[in-house]
Amino acid sequence: MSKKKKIRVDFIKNRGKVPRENDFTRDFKSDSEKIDDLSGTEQVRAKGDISRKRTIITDDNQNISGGEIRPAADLANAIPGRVIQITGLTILVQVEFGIVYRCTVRRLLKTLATEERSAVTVGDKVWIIPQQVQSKQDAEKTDLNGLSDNSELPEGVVQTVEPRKGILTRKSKNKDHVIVANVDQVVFVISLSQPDLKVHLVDRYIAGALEGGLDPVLCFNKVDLVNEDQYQSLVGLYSQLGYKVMFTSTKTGAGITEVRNILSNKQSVVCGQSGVGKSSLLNAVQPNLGLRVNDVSEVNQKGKHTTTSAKLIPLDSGGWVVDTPGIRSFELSNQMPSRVENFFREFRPMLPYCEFADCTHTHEKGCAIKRHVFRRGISSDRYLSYLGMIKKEDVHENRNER
Ligand SMILES: Nc1nc2c(ncn2[C@@H]2O[C@H](COP(=O)(O)OP(=O)(O)OP(=O)(O)O)[C@@H](O)[C@H]2O)c(=O)[nH]1
Ligand SMILES: [Mg+2]
Ligand SMILES: [Zn+2]
Repeated sequence: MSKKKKIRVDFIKNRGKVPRENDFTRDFKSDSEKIDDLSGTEQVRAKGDISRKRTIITDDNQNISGGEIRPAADLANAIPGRVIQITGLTILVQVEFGIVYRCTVRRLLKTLATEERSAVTVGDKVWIIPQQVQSKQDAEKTDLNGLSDNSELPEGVVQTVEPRKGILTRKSKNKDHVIVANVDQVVFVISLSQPDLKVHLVDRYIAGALEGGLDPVLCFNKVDLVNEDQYQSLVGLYSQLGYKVMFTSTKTGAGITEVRNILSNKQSVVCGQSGVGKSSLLNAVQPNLGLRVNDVSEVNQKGKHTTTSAKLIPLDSGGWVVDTPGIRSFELSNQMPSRVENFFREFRPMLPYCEFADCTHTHEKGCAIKRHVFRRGISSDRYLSYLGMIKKEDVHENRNER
């Protein structure tokens, strides 16, 4: 039997406050984030911050993992499944035999304050209690594409969420928002044109993946629109650093087999700005998926946020992949120089040679990193990315005289 333990936990801070109306109209906000915001609409008799704690009983061995606190749940009648999509307040969970339930979240799960912003996210392994007994006849693989709306699906309640392994997070309102959980690798789609390539974003992507414990894969798409030769040195830089890099085109079919191979038997997420071709790429990898794609705006060369919620897609070749809505920016959750430097693999061998152990590689004398940038041993673009990613407040002014 697992050991039970009493702990005191905070309510989510915004609980009890009236949510701002425009929170729901922002053009980019994932649905799982909206769920958290909605907890603020529940009526709560708040007596100031001090009273906003409640005691819950947790399973010692299950609920505290990586800072996450999960309430104990009655799992006797629960069945395991995986969250494949979140639309509005509905969480779609696929269980055995491919049956999909539309679920809500157990109230206590929703009100607990966790380090992360999302109580439940796509890719989560969950235990649900079905609210309706499935007749044998209905118990067949759900074809979501064949449904006009989710109301036809059987209902369930998410009881508990298993500890997450590989996660991809995005910072929003100073809280980490988990875009997807339990993935092995993240395929970043970067377009070489329409929208134009932004090299510093690539370095942010790599760091974000490493921070979440994921392998980054770089997919430079729309190679049909440019002269590939001009990008060889860039691609060379990243492959020398040991990252998987590929050129692709959904128009000519270039690199599609490579993408298919890299996704096969893995749990992946595809990520990148709107309009770079994430959904087009998945449609090319697995024809008949029918993911919606849309033109890039001629006015500002930006995508139109065609994909609106993260969606988990089982692959014919084994494994699954999550298509995500376009992201605008990508910030690390911890921007301390001593942390960010670890995401620049080529810095590592030089770090012991900086004169100061706590060197931020900005203004200090005797900085080995700056020396190598000057000697072109480290790419100046990569160094500029590092500078752009560290939090300026953490670079102490009082070290100026060094
Ligand atoms: N020329 C060219 N166009 C492409 C390629 N891949 C995608 N596109 C076009 O780029 C546009 C955007 O493609 P989507 O697949 O919708 O992009 P997305 O990354 O899924 O965008 P969001 O869902 O908004 O995040 C569409 O008009 C595609 O036809 C490519 O390899 N070459
Ligand atoms: Mg899309
Ligand atoms: Zn240094």
